[in-house]
Amino acid sequence: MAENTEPSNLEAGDHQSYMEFALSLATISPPKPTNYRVGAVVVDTATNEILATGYTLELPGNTHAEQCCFEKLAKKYSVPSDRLGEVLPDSVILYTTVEPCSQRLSGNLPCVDRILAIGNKIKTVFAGVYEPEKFVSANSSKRKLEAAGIEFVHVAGLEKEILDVATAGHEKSI
Ligand code: HJL
Ligand code: ZN
Repeated sequence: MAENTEPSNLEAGDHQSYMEFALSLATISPPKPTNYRVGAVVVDTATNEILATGYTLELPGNTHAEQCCFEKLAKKYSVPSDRLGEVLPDSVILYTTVEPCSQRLSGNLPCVDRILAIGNKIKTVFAGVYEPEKFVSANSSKRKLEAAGIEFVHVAGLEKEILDVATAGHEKSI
């Protein structure tokens, strides 16, 4: 089960296991009716080291999982968030259970724009599901990432589990 996944056991390129680890992070996120519970992991492809993990609302404020990864990395490398691209290793990849947001109802900076601001250090974004059309419609992150030369890969197989965790705090319609 996802909860038992040991990050130290994860092999490079085992996208399914990284996604399960991201899902285990999502389960820690406090349920909230107005967003999704998401988990995210940033990996250095040269060393296969996990550079940062994040989950929705992990950091103070209305924080997204990917945003938490980037804020934690900025702190780790002692730079402001907008200079993260200068200090990250040359090739990193992002796993996120739900595709990065391209619009936020709160008006905060969408995670796809945070990724694009980091620039060409992020090579690939692996997403477990596309964003459901509940809060915003027509998520454009895949198109925007690909337009910027960042590969977008849908890691299939965990959709039900990811959506169950993501929507746990939502009112269920019968
Ligand atoms: C992703 C997250 C998260 C969302 N998506 N990829 N990671 N919470 O950690 C997307 C959803 C927004 C709503 C509400 N959720 O979160 O579209 O209040 O949560 O800014 O649009 O916006 P706020
Ligand atoms: Zn986001």
